[in-house]
Amino acid sequence: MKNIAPAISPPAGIGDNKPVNQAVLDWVHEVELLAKPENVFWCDGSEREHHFLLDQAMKQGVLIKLNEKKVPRSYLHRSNPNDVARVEQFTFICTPTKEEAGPTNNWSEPAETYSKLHGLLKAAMQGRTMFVVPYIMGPPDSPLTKVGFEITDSIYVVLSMRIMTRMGLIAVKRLGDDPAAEWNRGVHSLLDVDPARRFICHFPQDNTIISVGSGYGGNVLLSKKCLALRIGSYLARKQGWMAEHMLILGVESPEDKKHYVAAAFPSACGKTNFAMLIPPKHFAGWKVTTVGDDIAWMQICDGRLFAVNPENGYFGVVPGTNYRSNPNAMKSIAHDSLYTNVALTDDGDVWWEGKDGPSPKHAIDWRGNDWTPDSKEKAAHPNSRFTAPVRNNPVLDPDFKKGDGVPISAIIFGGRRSNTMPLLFQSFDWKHGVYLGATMASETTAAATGAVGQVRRDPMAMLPFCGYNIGDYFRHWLAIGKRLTKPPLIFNVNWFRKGEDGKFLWPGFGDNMRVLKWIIDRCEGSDGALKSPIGWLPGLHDLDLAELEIDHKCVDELLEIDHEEWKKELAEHKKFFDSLGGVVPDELMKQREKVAARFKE
Ligand code: OXD
Ligand code: MN
Repeated sequence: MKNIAPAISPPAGIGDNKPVNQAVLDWVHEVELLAKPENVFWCDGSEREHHFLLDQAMKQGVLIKLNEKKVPRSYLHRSNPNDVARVEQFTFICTPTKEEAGPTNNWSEPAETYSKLHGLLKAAMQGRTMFVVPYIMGPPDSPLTKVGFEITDSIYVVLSMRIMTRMGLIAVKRLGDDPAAEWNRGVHSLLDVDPARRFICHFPQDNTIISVGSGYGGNVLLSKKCLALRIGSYLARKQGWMAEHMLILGVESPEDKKHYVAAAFPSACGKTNFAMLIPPKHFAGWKVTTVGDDIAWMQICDGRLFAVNPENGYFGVVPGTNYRSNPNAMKSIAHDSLYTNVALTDDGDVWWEGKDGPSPKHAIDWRGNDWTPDSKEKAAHPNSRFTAPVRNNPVLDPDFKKGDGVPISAIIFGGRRSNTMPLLFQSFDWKHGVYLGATMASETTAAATGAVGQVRRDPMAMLPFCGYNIGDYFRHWLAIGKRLTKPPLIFNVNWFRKGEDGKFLWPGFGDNMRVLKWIIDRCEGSDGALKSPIGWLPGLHDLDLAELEIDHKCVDELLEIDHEEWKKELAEHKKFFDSLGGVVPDELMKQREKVAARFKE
């Protein structure tokens, strides 16, 4: 399938919604002069525009309409096989000095980078339509909300931004006519989708993003990783708030007591599943609701942290999603969704490895080739994705749109670790919690190109997303803690610990409610915990394991702290901090020494 499509000519009344802000008009004009598109299409987010664009995308072979009965109003897109994940090696933070980008980012000098990118963008949109997509990130009445404009030559990007953000007139209105107002400039061009000409560049000081050569969501839906996290984290530090790679969920007890929890797990580690969790039967009366599944913007009010989800849709990993792992996600993607790089069945339905039911006898795989269960290739790409509106989620939290955000009682860090890390534990205080986040690690997944399954340190799950020096980011976390009079409690979880037989010890999915329950109990002041060198652990009787078929030996293993493994782990923490070249705050160095000392007590 193609993703580079020729220009489209809209009928009168579509594609001509110019904003009044002169700064936006001037910028669009500049990009137009450079990229020389056939025409400029100003999006307004209307239903009429939506239908026109869908129709064009199908005519141009960018989208395939799925079986209307099986997946109503939904479409399949196939990206270029060389373009299926985020490209961290071609992602740059372009600050005036290398120190500002810090040791964990690729840095590139702004003037040189602009010049290189402008060279690549020269006449790049010839014969194509240049779309201008106005959008807001955040609830319409939130003080945290930001305005962005994304220029793109991809109709797939426009249709995806329509799901992922609040797109159209709402942003034009919010920005108004003040030429000095804050807004993000985003330029995206597919160019010729050549990995050799693929760059995702951020200019935090200019609130600008330029992304070329890719059509993959994480690289080109500039609202998401680029604005909400990389530029967002830079603005957050400057303006005194937090932009984090975190899901946000609500937990309500049968007594109607409600807590909100934010959790940072690296990409493809089950944030969407956790955010949509259905408690097991034993927890009758408990309810989990979703505020967000990927990004949290948090501000301080009355000494507490309050979070909003800046997004309006879910861009999740498809393989492995099924009615056992995540029934609410299955319902969320059952209609009005875009699928990217999954298989197409002969009756126009979508299929992927791990979907419920038997595999089809024949399908067209994500590359567009014939596929049967005997094929050596996977039918769906391991990083195939769904794009679905939040309104589809049956457990969307009623306060999803609340401008001030929801109060956060607990923050959870977690990664994919086969060993060492127990199922869960709690930090002693905020500073110790920051240390847990800063030393987080996970086995890599298919969400980014590169080897899968290697342990890498991923502080606060922000390694690929922090838009400035990671040492300053740690300082920002410590500084926020000083301003909080009622800080959230901080926890660490690991659903992925394996036994000697190589099998997962914990069942995961809905049973993660048992872990959440202990966290909520702790937020409610329960003293059911045992002190250990790494933090507070639940005692065997503090975890509610009723009606769970699990061996007590497995539970012991899940909660075990192996001193030899931890010796190695602490050495790895030191190695990681040292590798950052002196930017780590002393406070975190001290925290490491404190953990090491507690092992000797
Ligand atoms: C994502 C990611 O797509 O983290 O959310 O890669
Ligand atoms: Mn993510």
